[in-house]
Amino acid sequence: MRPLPTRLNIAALGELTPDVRPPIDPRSLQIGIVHLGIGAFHRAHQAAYTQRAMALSAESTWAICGASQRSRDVVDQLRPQDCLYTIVERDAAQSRYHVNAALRDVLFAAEETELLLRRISDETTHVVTLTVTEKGYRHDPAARRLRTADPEIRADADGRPPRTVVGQLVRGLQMRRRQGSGPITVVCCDNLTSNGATLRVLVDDFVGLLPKVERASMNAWIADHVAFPSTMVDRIVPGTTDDDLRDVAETIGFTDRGAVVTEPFSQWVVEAAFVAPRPRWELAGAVFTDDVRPYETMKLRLLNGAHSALAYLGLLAGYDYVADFVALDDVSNYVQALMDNDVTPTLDVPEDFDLVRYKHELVTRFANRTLRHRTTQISMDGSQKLPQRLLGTIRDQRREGVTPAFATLAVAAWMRFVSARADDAGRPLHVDDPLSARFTETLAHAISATQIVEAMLTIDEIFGADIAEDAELKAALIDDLDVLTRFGALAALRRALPA
Ligand code: CS2
Repeated sequence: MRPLPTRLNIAALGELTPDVRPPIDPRSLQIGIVHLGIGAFHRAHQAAYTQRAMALSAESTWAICGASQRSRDVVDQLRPQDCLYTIVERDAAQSRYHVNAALRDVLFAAEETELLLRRISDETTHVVTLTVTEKGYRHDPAARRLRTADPEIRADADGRPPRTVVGQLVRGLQMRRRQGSGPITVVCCDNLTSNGATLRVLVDDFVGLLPKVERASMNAWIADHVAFPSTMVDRIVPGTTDDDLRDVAETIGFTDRGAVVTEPFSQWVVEAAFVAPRPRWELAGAVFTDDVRPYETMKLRLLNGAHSALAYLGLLAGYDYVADFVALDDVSNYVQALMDNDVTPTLDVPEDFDLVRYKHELVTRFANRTLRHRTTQISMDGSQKLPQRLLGTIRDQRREGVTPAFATLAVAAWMRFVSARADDAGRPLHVDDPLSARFTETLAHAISATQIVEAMLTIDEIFGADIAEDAELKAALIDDLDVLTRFGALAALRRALPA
């Protein structure tokens, strides 16, 4: 039997082939960024830009300290390997392997809270980045305000070591203020509408819960010392599988439990509104602009909107992977129609932006069969995703008197997913959503398509009153849900397509 390869770590770097080896020396780096939510996406996206930026600018002060929010697993994966991990970029043409060294420390926020706050308040930290998923913000997705009645938020505001993301951020900023560590930029990298501005409101909402003395001083300090630029982040990063880990070990010659697999494509558009030093991410391809909104709306509605549509329709049709589902002609036609007919008329496209090419690229990216991107992964937390991905499109179209057939079908598919909790062949589907219990309660007596749609539309924090009161839209949702229920997802999708 072949001996198991040893674990990737700093001592192993010299044995990596030059194309795999990081272009920076991890021993010479200093932490300048604290990242909240150290999942696969951050490792494949912002950490990759940061490594390149450090290599190309010859600055060594932008290493990252990542905090895991939900479990110790990432810490256990990364600490024993000195926080080094491989990024695999894969499509039909190639697989490329690079070890990333930008991450220099990881901690488990729930157990090492004091350490996390100290990191945020350190004089040498100038940037906090976040990828904590939509639900991590504990906000009401339709109104984009903090759920100030949430018991965890309350407990954090009452002064325990903070466990919520917004609580940790505010407590870290308070410590920073007390220590006089200077200004800092907080960069939200989650798929939320105007993510920076939204996070700023959530921070203000949290500060509003603090005792009066703390509140007044923090409001003023934040206004003068903290910036919340908005960003558009894009890279498809499926969950890493055991096969991926085996493949990485075979290729690089070391065991790597923190490897991430992604596509070659990657994009980052950042609002140029920093109040403190930052890495030169533009050297690594990030685009700085005064107004991120047009890019963000395009990405959320085209990519993420199509993703959610593919996830719910695909799950109902019995498909586990995006690429397999989108390989069906009807499905790729549906995605194209969703983008062209429903979303495109709602977009405000920057002058020099090639939208046709962007949409074409998206379909190719979805079809990347070397990425095993699960429909279940995307289906998670629909309640937090629908507003910015599909309901914005529907709202804008309804304002013009149009009922966007493809986006409406996607919402109906989500309603079928959360109400039937089974696919078209009767196989059970798991609904993973912070509002899951609420769905069960709301749907307790709903049987017919009309009853289900009416019940779901009462969930105000998703739909808001305007959508709930729109009779024409409601009728379209009922009709779609009825067809989905009686004939299945593929038939419903075919029906929506022009003959
Ligand atoms: C996906 C996103 O899981 C999901 O909901 O739609 O994670 C998507 O892959 C990224 O936003 C791509 O940039």
